[in-house]
Amino acid sequence: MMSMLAPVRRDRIIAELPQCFHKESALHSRSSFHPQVTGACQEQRTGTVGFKISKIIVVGDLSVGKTCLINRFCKDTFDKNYKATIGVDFEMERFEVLGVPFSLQLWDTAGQERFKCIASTYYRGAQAIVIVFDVNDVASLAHTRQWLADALKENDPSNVILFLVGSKKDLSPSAQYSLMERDAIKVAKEMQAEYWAVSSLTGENVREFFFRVASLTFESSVLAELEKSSARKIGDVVREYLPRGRWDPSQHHHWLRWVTTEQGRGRAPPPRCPRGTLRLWGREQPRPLC
Ligand SMILES: Nc1nc2c(ncn2[C@@H]2O[C@H](COP(=O)(O)OP(=O)(O)OP(=O)(O)O)[C@@H](O)[C@H]2O)c(=O)[nH]1
Ligand SMILES: [Mg+2]
Repeated sequence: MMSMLAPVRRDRIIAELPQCFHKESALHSRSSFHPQVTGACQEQRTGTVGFKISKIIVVGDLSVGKTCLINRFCKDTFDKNYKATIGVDFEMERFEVLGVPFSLQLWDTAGQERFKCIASTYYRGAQAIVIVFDVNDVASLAHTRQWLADALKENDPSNVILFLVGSKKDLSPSAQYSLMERDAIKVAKEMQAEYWAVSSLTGENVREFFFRVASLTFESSVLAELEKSSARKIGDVVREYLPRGRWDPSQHHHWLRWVTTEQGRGRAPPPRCPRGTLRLWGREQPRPLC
């Protein structure tokens, strides 16, 4: 499927971890990708690191600038006229992270109360939640907690990463912005979200923000997959007891040795091994139970 797609745009290639906006409320402040992620990508363990897509939902009060933020990044456009999103809109953005193709599905949801019901049906299965507020509107910051609570009803809180984004920074004089930032960082810390402030009008921090979203989402999804398969790393020899027929524990200790492969061809593995990842290696002589 990949070969039919055009190559990823040169300005969507991420080779290094982009830095956070504010160290005080960053998801993490490491200067580079997790070493296990870098290693997996370098070795091109395709069983683990294949073509990946992550779903990102963007929520927040009406007119805070969700659509403008996505349009600035995906289309490099800005519309000063407000057109309410009805239900949801969707954009797909392709990246290459550490040499691995990676896409973000960006779900732009409606902030208007009357469309909320439709929009919330699209919340499920998100890898990241982006909660947007307007840095010139204190109420929109206060409402972010409710937006988060609603989005988390449809998602597993331990499996999503969160971003709190202050929009329309261009409209905020710096003294006023500083006051707002203090409160926003407090909320972000409470939520365990990473804080950003952007302007879709000028483009300030928009690209940096989405690169950070892509990088951290990619990193966490690779880490999750590595963790899942850590017991069965490729090349690992796995020993399994396999009682056969009339099994007598004092005499017949049949062992099967399996080696994890990328292709996973061969006979069906024992039930507790993930299908398609193990290959029968051979049968050892019966040996005493130890
Ligand atoms: N000055 C300025 N105006 C902005 C910025 N972002 C958005 N706006 C304006 O704010 C208004 C609302 O923007 P939208 O992006 O449509 O808001 P939304 O959050 O998608 O609203 P809903 O779809 O109703 O939930 C529009 O008039 C935009 O032009 C910004 O960064 N700076
Ligand atoms: Mg919108």
